[in-house]
Amino acid sequence: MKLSKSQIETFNRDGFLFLPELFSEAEINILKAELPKIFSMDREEIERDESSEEIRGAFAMHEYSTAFAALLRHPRLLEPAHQILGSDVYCHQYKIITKQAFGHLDFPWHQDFASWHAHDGMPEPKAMNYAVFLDDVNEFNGPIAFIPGSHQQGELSSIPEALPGITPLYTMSVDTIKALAEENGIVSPKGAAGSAVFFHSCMAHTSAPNISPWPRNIVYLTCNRTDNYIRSPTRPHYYASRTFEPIRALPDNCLSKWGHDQSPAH
Ligand SMILES: O=C(O)CCC(=O)C(=O)O
Repeated sequence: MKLSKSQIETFNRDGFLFLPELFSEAEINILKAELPKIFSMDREEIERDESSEEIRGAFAMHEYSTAFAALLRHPRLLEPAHQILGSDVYCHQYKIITKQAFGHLDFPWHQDFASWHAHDGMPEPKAMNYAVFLDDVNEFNGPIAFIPGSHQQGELSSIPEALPGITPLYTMSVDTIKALAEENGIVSPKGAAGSAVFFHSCMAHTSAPNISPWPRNIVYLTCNRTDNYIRSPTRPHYYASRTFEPIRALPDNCLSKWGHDQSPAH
């Protein structure tokens, strides 16, 4: 799937592009069917709150789920990444962030590149994220919020903040956010399961806790240009991959074809 010229212009101007219902209900159901199995695994890649045992998410799912291995190589994600980043890309980080109904997980304002630069030695912000909604995302279940155009400022000042259960996140000050938001406002892409958001690695973003009875699972794939590979990783491989091989796309029907069993997706 190729992005149009105007979609690329939107990404370059706003730092993000929202694509409603990029994946069908049937495709999303294949991925969602994996979640109970993944979240019950006793693996270090599955992240839980230490005291409440609330599931926060999972990392590197391509290593233990065929369906998520297929999504990682999906052409509807990969071809836009080639267009936006202008190069072969590899997977820097792959994760599901889970916000349980009435859960506590939230994220302060940050730019992802700040943490990738500091923790992993990523040289330049030549990386991007895709977010794929596994559930309907609404204003109550903890949507991501962006400041449009904030990526154009490059890496801004931030400080490492120790968050429970997660490596320190480089977070931005309220003064920085106030100045950015006064200029460009705050937006929050919401929509049905299967919708996707592509966003720049310097996009200022945040998300609040889920105050609703509806779970919110979002898959994030971080693609990095192969020539921008990380130089000095300090975190486990499932936070910052050491495999810099270019991702090669599978056919467009890869989820329905290979999502249920062992396959070339591995
Ligand atoms: O899923 C969310 O609510 C935000 C996740 C996020 O900002 C991150 O992982 O950097």
